[in-house]
Amino acid sequence: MVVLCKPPTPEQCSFSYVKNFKTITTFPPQICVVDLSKPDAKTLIVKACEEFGFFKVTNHGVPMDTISKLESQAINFFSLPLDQKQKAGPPNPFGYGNKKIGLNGDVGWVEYLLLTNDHDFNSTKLSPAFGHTLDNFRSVTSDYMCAVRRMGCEILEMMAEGLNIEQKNAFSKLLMDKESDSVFRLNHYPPCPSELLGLNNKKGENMVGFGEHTDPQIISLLRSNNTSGLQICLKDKTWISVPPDQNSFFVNVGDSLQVMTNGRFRSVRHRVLANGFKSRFSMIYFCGPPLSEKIAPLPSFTKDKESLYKEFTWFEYKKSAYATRLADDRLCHFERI
Ligand code: GA4
Repeated sequence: MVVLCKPPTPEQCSFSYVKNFKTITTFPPQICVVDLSKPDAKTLIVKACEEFGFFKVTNHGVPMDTISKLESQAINFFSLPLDQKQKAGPPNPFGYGNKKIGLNGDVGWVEYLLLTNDHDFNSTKLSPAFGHTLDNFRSVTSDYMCAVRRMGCEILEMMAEGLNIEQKNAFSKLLMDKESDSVFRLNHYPPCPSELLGLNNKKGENMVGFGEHTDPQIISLLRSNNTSGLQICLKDKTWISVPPDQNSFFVNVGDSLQVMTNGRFRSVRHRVLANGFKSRFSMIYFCGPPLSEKIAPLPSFTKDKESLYKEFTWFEYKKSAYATRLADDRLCHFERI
């Protein structure tokens, strides 16, 4: 008799695993911590963006109360039964997603809620999942996004000053624009079941929560609870774990800022590993320009270096990005040869 094994479901076989990374436990020596209230903040921001494309921010001005209110709403949402959460899916362009990331076969040990703007709350998509809590969720999300956007503008203005760009709002104006195409993401990385983690541990590998990638936007502003998982890739291609800090924000340089600075700033490759014991919650505000905005190196970066990139609109970039896999290099299509 021939016994046919049931083939694994796509979810069983397509998670990825990684090994070989360094873990740092203290912030210096490698990663910069920028205290926004200190006079040297702008210099440190520029150094961090050149070296890592990543830094941690303290004295950020986002009220702890605003953060906690949104965090507890997010925890409530992710604690709902799966079928109720799924009523708010699929996540295109906004809504609930589970394991599947993007449109081209990427998966991770993660569930999430993507929000694009306030109009998302007017559609009928979120109300079956949130019920009577939707208004409160809308209000705490809007307060959080306002406060984080304000911090983002402050950081982008310091950056412009640190780079001696005449127009102080060269970057921040894109975020202030009413048409700014920003995205907000709430992620929940549930504890990874022992069957999956047991297999990993034997091999010295770790299950991936959110696969390696660079962010497409200008900067991304991330806040997480105190569960580890985030890793960044250094210039020498080694991966390091970033110790979590629920009282600070982490800033990633995105592809658009790498282009606008003609490669002087690096868009940081990063990923999140799954944890066997604790849930990780993160909330990320991806600061994007308006869809019609032309993205190209600013004139001050092409005085003594040729432009590395062709000009493109944010719409063109986004369209091409959504056709890629998460780990792909999305900027190569826009490089001058
Ligand atoms: C990465 C950064 C943000 O999370 C995101 C992601 C987006 C998605 O989850 O829908 C993408 C990814 C991100 C880049 C390539 C495409 C699009 C998934 C994917 C495979 C919301 C974004 O803006 O780009």
